[in-house]
Amino acid sequence: MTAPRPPRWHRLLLTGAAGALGRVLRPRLAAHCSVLRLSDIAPLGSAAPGEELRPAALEDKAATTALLEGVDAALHFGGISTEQPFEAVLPANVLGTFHVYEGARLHGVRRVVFASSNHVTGFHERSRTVGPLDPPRPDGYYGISKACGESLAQFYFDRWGIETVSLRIGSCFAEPRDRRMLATWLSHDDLGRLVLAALAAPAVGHTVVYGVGANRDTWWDDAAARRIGFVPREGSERFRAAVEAREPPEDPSSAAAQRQGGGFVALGPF
Ligand code: NAI
Ligand code: 15L
Repeated sequence: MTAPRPPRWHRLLLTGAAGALGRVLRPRLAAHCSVLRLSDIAPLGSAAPGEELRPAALEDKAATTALLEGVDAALHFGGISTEQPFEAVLPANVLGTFHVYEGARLHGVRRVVFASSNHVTGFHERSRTVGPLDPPRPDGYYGISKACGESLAQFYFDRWGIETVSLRIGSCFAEPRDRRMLATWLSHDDLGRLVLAALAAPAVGHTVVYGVGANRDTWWDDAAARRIGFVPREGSERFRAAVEAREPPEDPSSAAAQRQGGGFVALGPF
């Protein structure tokens, strides 16, 4: 019998741990660290062996910077995850991400994995393939906040040498929920693999990658994801027949159908 591999990290921090993706990552990270520190403003349940529960509001600077103490690397998944008025998005996503980086600087944390979003570039047309070097074209206040998060990541690398992989996640759900998601879907298991690759890849500086599965159609250049060692294993094709039977075709004249961000491009004003 082979002995189990020792965990690679001592303590990892996961913000947004009570959220949909936090709940996906929580069990998948357990084997890779001795201590998993979980934070959120929403209830976190009870601590399993090896878990530390640290409730905190991201806009609370003292509480959030303190989360980074004694941490090897941080997975920043907390914040507003949908399009909302800027006044709601700003404190959680922009101030909150600043507080995470300040905590990393103060406590000497060298690696952050930042849950960015495809909505940083959501106003690009679907007819073109977009990569990390293309200009951001956020499709709303949420996308703007994620672009700010990526700027913070770049700045904290250039100024302080804190490395980040910014994951422009597509649509990470158990299954694609609509026709657009046939192109943007990322499975939960692939997310787990992507996050582990982002934690372990050497010398990433600030690297931006799209987090998308092995889907038939894609709008995103995946070369950077391959460079950090991530190759998706699952694609959306097995869901296509059911999605197309259930969901009416998109109106091709609508902005939502023409732009990569889908419905986000037409939300508001709030
Ligand atoms: P979610 O909304 O289910 O989880 C976000 C968590 O952040 C929640 O548990 C919430 O309580 C917490 N949170 C919100 N405001 C907070 C605050 N002010 N202080 C502390 N915690 C706060 O979202 P989900 O789907 O789990 O997404 C996780 C991250 O990944 C988010 O940053 C989201 O923007 C990003 N993402 C998710 C995608 C997806 O397909 N699920 C796609 C692209 C990006
Ligand atoms: C996101 O950034 C959201 O957090 C998620 O809820 C989905 O809307 C996803 O993008 C998407 O583009 O499908």
